[in-house]
Amino acid sequence: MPKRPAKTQQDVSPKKSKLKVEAANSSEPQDFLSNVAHLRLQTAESVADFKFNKKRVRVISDAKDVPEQNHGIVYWMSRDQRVQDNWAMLFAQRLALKQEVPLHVCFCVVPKFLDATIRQYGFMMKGLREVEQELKELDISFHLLIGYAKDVLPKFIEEHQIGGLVTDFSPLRILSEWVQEVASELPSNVPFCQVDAHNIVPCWEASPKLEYGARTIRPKIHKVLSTYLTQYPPVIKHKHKPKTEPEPNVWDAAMDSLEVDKTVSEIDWAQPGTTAGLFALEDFFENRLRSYEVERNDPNKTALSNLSPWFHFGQISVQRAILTVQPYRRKHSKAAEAFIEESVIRRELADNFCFYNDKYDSVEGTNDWAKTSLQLHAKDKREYVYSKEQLEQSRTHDDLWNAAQIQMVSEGKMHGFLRMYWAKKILEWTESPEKALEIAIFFNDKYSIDGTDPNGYVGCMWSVCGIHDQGWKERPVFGKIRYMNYAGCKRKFDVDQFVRKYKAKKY
Ligand code: FAD
Ligand code: FO1
Repeated sequence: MPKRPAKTQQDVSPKKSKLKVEAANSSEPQDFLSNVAHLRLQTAESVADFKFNKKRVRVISDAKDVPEQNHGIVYWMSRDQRVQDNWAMLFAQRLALKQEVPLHVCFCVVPKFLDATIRQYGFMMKGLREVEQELKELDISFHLLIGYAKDVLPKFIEEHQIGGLVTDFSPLRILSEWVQEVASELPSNVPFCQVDAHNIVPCWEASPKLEYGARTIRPKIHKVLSTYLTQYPPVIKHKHKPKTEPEPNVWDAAMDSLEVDKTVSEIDWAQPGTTAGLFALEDFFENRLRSYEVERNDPNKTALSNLSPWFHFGQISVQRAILTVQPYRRKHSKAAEAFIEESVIRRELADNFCFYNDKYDSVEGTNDWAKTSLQLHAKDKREYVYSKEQLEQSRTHDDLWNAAQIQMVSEGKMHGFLRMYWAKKILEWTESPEKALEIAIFFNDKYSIDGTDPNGYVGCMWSVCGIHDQGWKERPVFGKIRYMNYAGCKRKFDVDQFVRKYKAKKY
């Protein structure tokens, strides 16, 4: 894996986790790559044995039972782009085996997704190629459908006489809309289920409401974590093949169908796909976890996991990461706790915010105290006001901000600590909080390989609008929103070293 710099974090330091799991018994770090390979060899008989926690599933349709006459089950893959370690895939396979019918996996490639560019699409499509290959070995067909789900999926379901549809879960508005659109186009006797395959504790089970912050969601998640943090059964070789060979997927046509910005370069420091993601996971636990606790806020250090690209596209599962970190907890206990805090608590908090707050990417969506305070200071004189173009081209007076922006634009990932500083400065240097939020989200979604993610909307909302935070000492422009400054960064890490590195990289 290429070397890259280190980590973030926002407000409070992590509390000691009370996590207990089956995997914690194992004394040595598991060889998860050979483990995953081993899973693929399991026989079909073993599938009926595993217990599936039904709380991971929501039924979206009025139809609850699969019709007797059917020729297959479909898993509509979207957020969780992997074969193994995927509860949605497992649920779909179980359904198909019970019905003794083929299992199909469909992915609908849309021409444009929010402000994502070829950078993110390139990573995603290469990962999907691996999904296709892995499914082929399991006798499960993979269908790359070109277009919006509402236009292509109901047709596929009718043509293949599909008896049940399963999809994964994302709290983003656009994905809920896709799900609703498909639900309204499905034959009325086909049940449609959604499985939260991204979170360890399903979003709707972690909390029934919008949480104030990490402080309030943390105990709720820890209380039920051991119930959900179980080992995954394998997705197995499927016994029931479709009667006809599926049409070969047209990857080039799918790429040609994209209507996205193709000027943003793809990244080379992270290889797409599950296998590369699992290697990155191993590399982190073996070589960097020890420094994660102390060095993750230093952008000059390589202490972060850098796993967000694979997590974002669901190419690896966070649950697998947490199962894998268990044996390391004895040796690097604080670092492991910190990693669990970020990847479980903070990440599930982000999903909670987007799921229960429709205005998750708008100033309107913040707390009343923050809204009032930002409004009160909306007309405050700004010392610097930059246009979107000046910001995009890293042309501010602040060399650290410029370097962070260059890191994001050139490498596709800004260090987590700097992400906070970067977004807060956009608030300071633009004409209004609304503009600041819009610009921060736009750049983040356009350039970050892990953009268009609940974590990104929540990160921008935390920085600019104070969500999941408290009010701080009032000051111009920011009002009571937490402030960060250059001098504070200088106290934390060698700013000049970071600036020197990225000045040289200016594109
Ligand atoms: P690690 O520290 O190694 O963390 C491991 C995993 O934990 C991450 O991959 C992520 O899934 C989760 N995580 C870590 N920090 C947070 C956090 N603060 N909130 C929620 N989950 C977290 N994260 C994204 O995944 N996509 C984004 O687009 C994104 N945009 C952000 C924008 C701003 C302005 C801010 C302040 C934060 C943003 N974050 C985003 C959250 C966080 O900075 C990144 O998750 C982290 O930097 C990813 O790097 P890593 O995997 O090396 O992190
Ligand atoms: N999901 C899809 O189902 N189809 C797509 O074509 C698609 C494109 C895409 C591009 C960039 C990106 O970052 C995400 C994309 N996603 C797509 C959605 C993604 O899988 C996630 O569900 C969301 O980003 C929410 O986390």
